[in-house]
Amino acid sequence: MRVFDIPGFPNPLRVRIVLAEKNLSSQVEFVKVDLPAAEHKQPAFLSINPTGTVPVLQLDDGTYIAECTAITEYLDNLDANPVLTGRTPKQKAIIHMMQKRAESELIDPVGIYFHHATPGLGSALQAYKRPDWEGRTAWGERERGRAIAGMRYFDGVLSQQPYVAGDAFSMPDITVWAGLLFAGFANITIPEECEALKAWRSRIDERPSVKNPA
Ligand code: GTS
Repeated sequence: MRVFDIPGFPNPLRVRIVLAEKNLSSQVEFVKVDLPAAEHKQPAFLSINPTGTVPVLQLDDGTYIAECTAITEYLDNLDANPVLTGRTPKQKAIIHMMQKRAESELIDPVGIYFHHATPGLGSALQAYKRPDWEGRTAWGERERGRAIAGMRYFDGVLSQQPYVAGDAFSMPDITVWAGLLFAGFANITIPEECEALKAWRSRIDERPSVKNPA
C-alpha cells in the first residue's frame, strides 16, 4: 500500500495514527505531496483525487481511496476486528454520527478558517483559494466561531463519557484530536473553561499511536 500525504499535517496524521493503531505502519510506503507548492492542485494529483486533498491511500491493485474516514474503514477492517469504526450495528452508528460531527463542527471549520482567513500555507497555494474574494475574511471568521462552538460541544460530550463515541477510543477521537492540533496551528485556542476537552486531549496525547504515528 502507498499513502500520498505530507508528514506532520493534521488530516494526514489521522491516517498515520490509524496505521499505528492497527500495527500496519511497516506495510505502507509514503509518497510526499508538496502542499505549500500546491502540488495537490495540479493535474497529476487531481487525477488520483479530484478533491485535491491529502491523504490518499493506494492499494496494491492500484485503487485509490481518498477521505480519512474511508481510508480508516478500509484499514480497520483488514484484520476483521474493526475496533476504530465499530463492530456492532449500534457502535457503527454512534461512531458514524460522532465522526460526522467531528468533521463538520471542528476539523473542517478550522481548515476553512486556516486556508481562507489566514495566509494559510503561503502564496503558491493561496492562488487556488480565491484570496481576492471580498467575503473571504468574514467567511473564515464565521468558521473560526463554529470551530470554537465545536470545542464547547465536545467538551460537553467528554464531561459525560471517556471517549468521543462512548467508552472506547475510536475514529472520531482521532478526528477531534487532529482538529485540536490544527486549531493550534491556526491560533484558535481551546476555551479556558473546556476542562473535560483539555483533560481528554492530554490523555490522547499519551497514546502510543499518537506519540508515534506511522
Ligand atoms: N475530508 C478530507 C479527508 O478526510 O481526507 C480532508 C482532507 C484535507 O483537508 N486535507 C488537507 C488538504 O489536503 C491537509 S491538512 O490541511 O489537514 O494538512 N488541504 C489542501 C488544501 O488545499 O486545502
